[in-house]
Amino acid sequence: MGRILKIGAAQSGPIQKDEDRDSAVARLLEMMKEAHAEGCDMVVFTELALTTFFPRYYAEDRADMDSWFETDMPGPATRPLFDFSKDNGIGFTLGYGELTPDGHHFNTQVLVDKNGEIQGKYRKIHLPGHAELEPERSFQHLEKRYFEPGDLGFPVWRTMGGVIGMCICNDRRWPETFRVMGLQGVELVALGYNTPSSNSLKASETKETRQHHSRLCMQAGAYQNATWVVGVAKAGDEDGHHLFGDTMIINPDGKIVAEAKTEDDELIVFDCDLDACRFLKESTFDFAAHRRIEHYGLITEQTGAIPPEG
Ligand code: ING
Repeated sequence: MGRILKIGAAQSGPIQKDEDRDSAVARLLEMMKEAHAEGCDMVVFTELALTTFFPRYYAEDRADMDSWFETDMPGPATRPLFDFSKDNGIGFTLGYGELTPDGHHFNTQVLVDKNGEIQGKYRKIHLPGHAELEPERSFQHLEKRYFEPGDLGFPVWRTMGGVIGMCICNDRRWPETFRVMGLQGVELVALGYNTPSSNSLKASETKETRQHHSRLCMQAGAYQNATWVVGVAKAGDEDGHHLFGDTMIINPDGKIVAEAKTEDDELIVFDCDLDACRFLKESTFDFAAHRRIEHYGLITEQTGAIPPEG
């Protein structure tokens, strides 16, 4: 028997604009209690798990959006999660908008251990969307307006008996995200996402295609870095804007071993054997044996694509 980490992936249903933090936290706490009752070691919550996906709204003055952010973690509203964690020996990850004391805004996720202590913090690096109002879009996606790119890199932490990493939503679409954690020996990546079911610029792109993209990215990230991936959605209709669900747990072979069935608050549970990462890390993806970094320079030297002349 390997190093089993019993994971609860706690999908959030929609959070409406007028739903307050206490209500949102009460829903999360319900799923944390359910996870504890099922013997989970850790619960993974979604991106921006305390509020509606507010980057869909335009504000001329960015300061008008500060009420969507947390200045303290834990704060009064989120303290019940940390208390339950400490009192019951269950860890968790939580996504939220972070407003720092010196006025910086990040899309953040924290890793909390079984003592209710914050072990790690990740700030979303790949911010999708745009910074200015774009009226031609069927809806806005203003993460570049309200958040700064993360400044903490892609760290991993030795905790819970393994090597745990985090990323957030759009990060999963960039292989660099998983590879940087893979190069640190990551065994489980916990990520939350809020992904619209439609494309604001391409009406013909179906929800099914977008669900395919999401699965593809997470399955590839898992297999190509021999790690577990836990992807947790906020799902359902928020103020007329639909987000897809598909919360899932993916094993190091890139296989989906557990998947949510609804677009509501839903907990899925799986015994993740962290030792299941070992075979691929010591064979197909033995990075030291197989990678040829002398040929990879463009990946960090060049940002955009430059096709050949002609
Ligand atoms: N949401 C979406 C995501 O990356 C998106 C935005 C969807 C970008 C589809 C590109 C294509 O899943 C967030 N919150 O990043």
